[in-house]
Amino acid sequence: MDILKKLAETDKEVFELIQSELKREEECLEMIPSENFVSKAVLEAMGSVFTNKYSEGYPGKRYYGGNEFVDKVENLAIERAKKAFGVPRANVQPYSGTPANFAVYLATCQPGDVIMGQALPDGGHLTHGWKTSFSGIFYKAVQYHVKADGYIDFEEARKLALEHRPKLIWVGASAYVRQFPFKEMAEIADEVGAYLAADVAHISGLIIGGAHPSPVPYVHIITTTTHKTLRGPRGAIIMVTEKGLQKDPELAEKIDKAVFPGLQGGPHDQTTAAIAVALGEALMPEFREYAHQIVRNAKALAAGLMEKGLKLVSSGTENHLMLIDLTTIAKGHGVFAQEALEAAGITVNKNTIPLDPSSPFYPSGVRLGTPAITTRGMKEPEMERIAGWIAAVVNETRKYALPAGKTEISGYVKKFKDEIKGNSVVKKVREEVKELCSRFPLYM
Ligand code: DSN
Repeated sequence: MDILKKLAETDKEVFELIQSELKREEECLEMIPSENFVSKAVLEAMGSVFTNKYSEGYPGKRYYGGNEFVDKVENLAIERAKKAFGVPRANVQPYSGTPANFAVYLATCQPGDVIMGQALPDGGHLTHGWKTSFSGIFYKAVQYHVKADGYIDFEEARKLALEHRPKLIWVGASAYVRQFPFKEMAEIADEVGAYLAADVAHISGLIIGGAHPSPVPYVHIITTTTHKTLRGPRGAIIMVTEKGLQKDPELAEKIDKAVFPGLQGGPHDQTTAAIAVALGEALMPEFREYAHQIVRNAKALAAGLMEKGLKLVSSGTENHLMLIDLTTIAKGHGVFAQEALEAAGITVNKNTIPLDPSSPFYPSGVRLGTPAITTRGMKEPEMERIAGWIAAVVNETRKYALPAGKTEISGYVKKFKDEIKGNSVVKKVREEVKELCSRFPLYM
C-alpha cells in the first residue's frame, strides 16, 4: 500500500512486518468473528496527525489548548453514533471494550455491589463478572447460563436476580449464536430495579444494518467496540438510551466522568476520527446489505458444516458466528482444530462451549464467523466450499487427543503442529484457500 512509502525508507524491520501481516490477511480466510477489515479511509484516519494531540476532557471543555479540530471530529463521531443507533447520548472515548464496560461499573455501582452477567463458558464476556476479571474481583458477580439448546436460561436469570438483587445486569456476549433477548432481560432488570446494560460489541454492525434487533427500547446503557461487525478502528462507544435517562437523568454525565477522569487520560483522537469515518460508512445504504449478507453467509456456513457432520452449539446461528462442538471427537480438542485450520489458511479461535468438560485454555470448541470474509465480497457459494474445507481439515485431527498429564500437553501440541503442516489434505486446502482469496482481493 502506498501509504507506507516513508516507513519503507526509514524502518525496514517494521515495514516488512506490516507487509507480512498484509500478505497473511490477503492469503488467509479471516474467520475470527470479532475481526474485520477496515476501509482504506478508516486506515488513513487512524494514521492521521490527530495522533499528535492531547485533549483530556470533552468537546468545549478540554484541559489543553489547540483542540478546535479535535472538538469538531469528536462531535462528529458522537452525532454519527447517536444517529446510527438512535440514542440521545454517546461517549466515543473508551480505549476499547473492557475499559468501556469498566466505566459502566464506575458510573452505576460501588465496589462490592452485586452484578449479573452471562457466564464466560456460556458465551459471556470476561467483563460481565468472570472471576479472573476486575468485574468478578471488585463486584459480587452472579452468573446466568444457557440451556442445553444454547438459548439463555431466563428462568435461571430471573431466579438469580430476585434472590441476589443485582444493581447492574448485562445482556450481550462474545460467543452466543442466537438473537439477544433484550425484552425478556429488561423485564427481569425492571422487576428488580437494576440497570440493564447491553454489550453489543459483536453485533453492533448488524444492529445498525437492521440484521439484528436493537436493544435501544429496552436497556439503559449500550456499550460496543467499534472494530467488529461495525468495521471501524479498535475503540469503543458507550451510549445512554432515553430509558436510561428516565431512570437516572444524570446517567450520561456519570458515564462521561467515569471514562474521564475516572478511568482514562487523553483520548486517542486518531481513533475518534476513524470511528467517525466508520460510522459514516455504516450509515450508508450499502452497509445494510453488508450486514444482512454477514448473516446469510453465517447461516449458509452453519448449514454446510452440519451437513458435513460437524456438531454446532445450538444447532445453527442467527447472527454472524457459530461454535463447533468438538466433544464429538474429544474434550479439549479446540486447540487441534484451530492449529490445523491455521495451517490450512483458515483463521479461527478455540473457544469454550456451554458445559465444556475441559478448561478455557484447552476448550472443546472452535468459534468462527463471517464478518471479515463478507467484507471481501464472499457469498453463499463460497461458504459451501469453506464448510467443506473446514470439515475435511477437522477430520484430519481425529487421531490426536490431549495427553492426560498436564506437563505433556505443550510438547504434544507442538509436535502436532509440526505434523499437521505436512498433512496432504491440509496442504491441498491451503492452496485452494489461497486461490479463493486471490479472487477477493483486499486493499486494491
Ligand atoms: N476478545 C473479543 C472477542 O474476540 O470476542 C471480546 O472482547
